[in-house]
Amino acid sequence: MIMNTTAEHLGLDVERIRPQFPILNELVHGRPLVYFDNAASGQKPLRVIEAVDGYYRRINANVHRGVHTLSNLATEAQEAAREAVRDHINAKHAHEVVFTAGTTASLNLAAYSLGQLLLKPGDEVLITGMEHHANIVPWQLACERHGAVLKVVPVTEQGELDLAGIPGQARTDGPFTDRTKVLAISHVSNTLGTINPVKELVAEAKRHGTTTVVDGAQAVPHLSVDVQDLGCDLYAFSGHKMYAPTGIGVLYGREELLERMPPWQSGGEMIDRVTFEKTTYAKLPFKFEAGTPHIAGIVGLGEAVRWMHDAGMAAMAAQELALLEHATKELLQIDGLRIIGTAAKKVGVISFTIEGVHHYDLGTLLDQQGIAVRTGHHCTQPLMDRFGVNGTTRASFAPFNTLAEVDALVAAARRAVKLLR
Ligand code: C6P
Repeated sequence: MIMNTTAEHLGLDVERIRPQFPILNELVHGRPLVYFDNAASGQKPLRVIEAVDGYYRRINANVHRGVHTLSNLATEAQEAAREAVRDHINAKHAHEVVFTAGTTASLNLAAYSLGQLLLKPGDEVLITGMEHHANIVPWQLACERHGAVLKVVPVTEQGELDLAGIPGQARTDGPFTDRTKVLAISHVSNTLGTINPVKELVAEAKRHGTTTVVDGAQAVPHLSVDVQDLGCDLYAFSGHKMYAPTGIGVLYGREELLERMPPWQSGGEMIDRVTFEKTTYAKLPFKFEAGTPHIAGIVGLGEAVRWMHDAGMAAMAAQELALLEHATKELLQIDGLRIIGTAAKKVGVISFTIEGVHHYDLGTLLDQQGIAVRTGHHCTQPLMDRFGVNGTTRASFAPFNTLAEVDALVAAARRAVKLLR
C-alpha cells in the first residue's frame, strides 16, 4: 500500500482509524465498500453509535421538563453536548449554540428571522454563485417577503469568488453597497471543494454594517472552525456530515444578535409565559428550540465532536489533502476528464465530468464495483449552469479513506469509460 506520509507525520494512523467505522466492513455487490460520498453524509464511528445506543438504553426521557431522574440525566447529557459543540467551534457562550434539524433548518431560521429584523424594500442580500440551494432559496423567499433584492457574487473558471464582478456594479466598488443588509456565504463549496475567504469577507461586511451568515456544512468536517476568529454573526452546520447522526444540526449565533432576532418556529419549550393575549419567549438558546428536540442526535453530536478532537483535526485534514492531491493527479490522466473546481484552497472534494460519459452511468458502474460517489447537480443547479454542465461525478473524502482506494476509483472509472464510450 502507498504510505500516507503527511498524515502519519501528524499522528493519524489510517489503519487504526478504519476499524472504528463498522460500516466499512460491508460488502457492496460483493466488493469491499469504498465510501467516497462523505460530503453527502459521513459515516459514524463506533463511539457515536454507542453514545446514541446508550442514550436510548439508559437515559431516554424528555429534557428540561421533568423532576424525575431520567429527565434530569437527559437534560445533563444534552447540555453537556451543547458545551462540547461550543468548545469545538470556540463560541463564547453555550447559549449561542442553537440545536436545529440541520443546515437547511438553520439557514431557514436565519433567513426568516433576519428577514423580519433587517430587510426593507430595496435592501440587498448578497450570496454567491456557488451556494447550495439551502443557502439560496430561503433568501429568495425572504427577499420576496420584504421586497429586497438578491445579489450574487460570480464564480471564476477555477471555482473561486470573483468579488469585483457583481453585474451592474463598478469593479472597484467590491460586492457590498450601502443597501447590503445580509451576506450569506458558504465557508466551503460542496460541489467545488473551494474554501472561501470567509474571515476577510466578514471583516469587509462589518465595515458596511452587513450582518453575516456562514453556511459551514462542508467546513466543519474538515477545518478547525473558530467562530470568534471568523467574526461572523451566524454559522450553520449539520451533524451528519461530521460523524454525528442525521436530523441534528446547529445554528451558532452571536448572543447580541440572537437576542434581537425574532423566533422562527413556535410552540412548546420556546416560551416564557403564554396567555391568549400575548406570549413572551424563553431565554437563549431555547427561544429558537421549539418542541421536543432530537435529544439522541444531540448526544451523538456531542460524542462526534469529542471523537474529532481525539482523532486530531489537523491529522485528519492532512490525510484528506493527501487523498485530494493523489486523486487530482491520477484522475487527470483519464482522457476527456475535466475537474470542476480547481481553486488554490480546497478540501477533499473532487467533482469531474468525462467527455462522452454521463455522470449517472458512471456512478452506477462505480457502485457495481463497490465504490460510492455522488452524481448529479449536488443541489447547486446555478453552479452547474455556470460551468455549462448538467451534473458531475463527485468523490468526497474522509480520513478513513486510503490512497489505495483512490487508485481503485481511478481504475474503476477507466473500466467504466471503456464500457460507456
Ligand atoms: N449537501 C451534498 O451532497 P442538510 O441537508 O440540511 O444537512 O445540508 C444542506 C447543505 C447546505 N449547505 C451545504 C454547503 C451542503 O453541502 C448541504 C448538504 C449534501 O452536498 C446533500 S445535498
